[in-house]
Amino acid sequence: DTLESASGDGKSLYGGTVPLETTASGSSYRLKDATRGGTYTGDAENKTDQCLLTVCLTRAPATVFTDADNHWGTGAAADRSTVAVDAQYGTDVTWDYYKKLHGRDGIAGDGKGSFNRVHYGKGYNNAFWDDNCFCMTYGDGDGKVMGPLVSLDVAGHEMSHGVTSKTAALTYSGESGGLNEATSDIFGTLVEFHAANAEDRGDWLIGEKVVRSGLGREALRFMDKPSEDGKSADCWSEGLADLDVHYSSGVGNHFAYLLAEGSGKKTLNGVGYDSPTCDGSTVTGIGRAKLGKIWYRALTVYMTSSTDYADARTATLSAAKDLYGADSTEQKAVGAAWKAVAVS
Ligand code: ASN
Ligand code: ZN
Ligand code: CA
Repeated sequence: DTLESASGDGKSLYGGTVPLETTASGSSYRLKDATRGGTYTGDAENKTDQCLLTVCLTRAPATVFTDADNHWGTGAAADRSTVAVDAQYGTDVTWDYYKKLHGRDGIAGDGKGSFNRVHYGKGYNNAFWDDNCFCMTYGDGDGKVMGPLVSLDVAGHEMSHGVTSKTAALTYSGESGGLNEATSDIFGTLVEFHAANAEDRGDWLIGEKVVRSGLGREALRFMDKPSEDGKSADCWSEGLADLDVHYSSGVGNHFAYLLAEGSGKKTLNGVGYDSPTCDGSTVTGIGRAKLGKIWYRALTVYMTSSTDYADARTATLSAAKDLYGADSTEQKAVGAAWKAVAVS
């Protein structure tokens, strides 16, 4: 077969009709993108990995999706290709975000693509990045608590775990674990905004497309006011390190929201926010682009595996100084936003 790149499109579950760069192979097409490091999406055929920690006896397959006319999916989950469209598109948008905004070539920064597996397990309410396979795995959800987990913010969140692991390698427990999770929520959100997709618009919620009525709330996490989920911390306090990393991330998520958007009330893309500060101060935001620059530089230059919240403050102040100068508006805003979440 001669393989060549071909431009197609797909009807996704959450993002409408999206462009897809695929591979022509004989008389059909494969869902594999040579323009983004060979990233592809395969069907896990509802199987699961059988692993003890990182040692896997068997792994679910990743049977590459194929299509006859390069118009993929139907927009309905009943077609197995539909969520594959979302997953591949999520990888594309994440790749493009890191490339265009941070000059990073792929998750590892080496130009190599990752791959996605969709339809993992049965009714599986999760998605995860795995450094060992350098791959993304998406469940279909049980339909009650969650639907398929293939939204842009979840894709950006999970793949950013790969970026963190190749850079600061923040240990996934205690405060460094909370910062690892916050990093994924921050970049997952910036990826979602970057996509500027009319159907899956940017917001400061995580998983708003994925949740179903059984969960009992509008999103998995709320970055403007993390405690909205009933578990996450808005403010740093002694003992934060004892929380699950998905809840101690609240302090970092709250910092990020405040730094970008500022405290108080705001409406963006039709979603209302009301972000309180922990000390009653007022924070003026410097925008999402500068948040992304500062956090990315802090993550890739200053943070290490043992960085805690106090260290993250120092790391982001150093990054802001490098990027915008000592005592710049931006560096002062970083200090004000950390103070507002009780990190000093
Ligand atoms: N979806 C989860 C996450 O990325 C998987 C996990 O618990 N690591 O945080
Ligand atoms: Zn995560
Ligand atoms: Ca979101």
